[in-house]
Amino acid sequence: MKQNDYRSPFAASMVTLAATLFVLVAAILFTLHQQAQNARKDAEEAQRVKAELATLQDKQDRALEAIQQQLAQRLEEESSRLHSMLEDNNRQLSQLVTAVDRQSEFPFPRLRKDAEPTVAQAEAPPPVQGPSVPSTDVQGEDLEPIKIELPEAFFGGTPIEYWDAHLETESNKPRPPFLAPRGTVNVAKGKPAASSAAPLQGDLAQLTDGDKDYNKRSLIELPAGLQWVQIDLGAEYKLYAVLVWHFHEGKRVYHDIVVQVGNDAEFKDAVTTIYNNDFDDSAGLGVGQDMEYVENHKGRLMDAKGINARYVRLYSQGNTANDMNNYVEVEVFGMK
Ligand SMILES: [Ca+2]
Ligand SMILES: [Ca+2]
Repeated sequence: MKQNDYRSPFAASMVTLAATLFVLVAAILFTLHQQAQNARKDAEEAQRVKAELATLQDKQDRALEAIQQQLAQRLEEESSRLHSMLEDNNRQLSQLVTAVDRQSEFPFPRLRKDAEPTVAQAEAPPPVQGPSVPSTDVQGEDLEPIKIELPEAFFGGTPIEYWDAHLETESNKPRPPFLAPRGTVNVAKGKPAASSAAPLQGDLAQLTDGDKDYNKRSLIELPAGLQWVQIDLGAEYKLYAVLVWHFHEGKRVYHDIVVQVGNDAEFKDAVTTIYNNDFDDSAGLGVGQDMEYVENHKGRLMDAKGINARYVRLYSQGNTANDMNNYVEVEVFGMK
């Protein structure tokens, strides 16, 4: 031990300094190591929190999506329920009005006084009495009302935004019976039809197939512009009335309705015009004196006045809803 005493004070202080430095460096290293560990832990924690947040976000997204899906489904169910309710109501209303129409066409239906009028009774063929409109020029013959079967009326749709001095006021009154010589029937049923352009929808056989429904499936659509459809009755008939249904789902007015009859399939020779509401001659077939009208389930009856003809041609040029030309059915009342 004594040996130490011989060491110089310088050496002793150097040892102390070295020891102090060592301790300092060790402390710094330890601190750095601690800090690095803490930083790693913080990073790990941050990573964990981030992952947790992502999971939560994912859960929230899925929950929202599920709620949206449920809402959409419920909306769809509710809307389709309302839609079918509306359709049912419209159908019932249509049936009622059709029944009333049919009953009113025959002023004195044979009902027992104590009986409640029903649809079935109203639809039964009643006796023919009361005021009626005879086909012009056939008075004095043995006349009877032509038999017209009306399709169901359509209710709903948007009101028409069209007015013109040549537009007839809408009437919900039934059409008075139309008188023609006994034995006059629809001679157009099932007869072949032609047109100025190929139909965009439906086919020409539907013009005379007896289906007069307002459903779009019952519709023939011809392109825009002046177009015509034409029926070949197959032989010459004495014609008393032409009855035409354009598209009658909702309110529409078809423009430039011109109806001609004749024996020339090309409609060049001896053409007779029985209806023309083209008041400004925009179709180029002459100025018409007849009125424009709003389509409905009753169709439009045109007096053919007993003209002999084999072909019937019907023109139109667009309507108040679009530029297309639509037909549902044409009936031609005549006899050989
Ligand atoms: Ca039809
Ligand atoms: Ca016109």
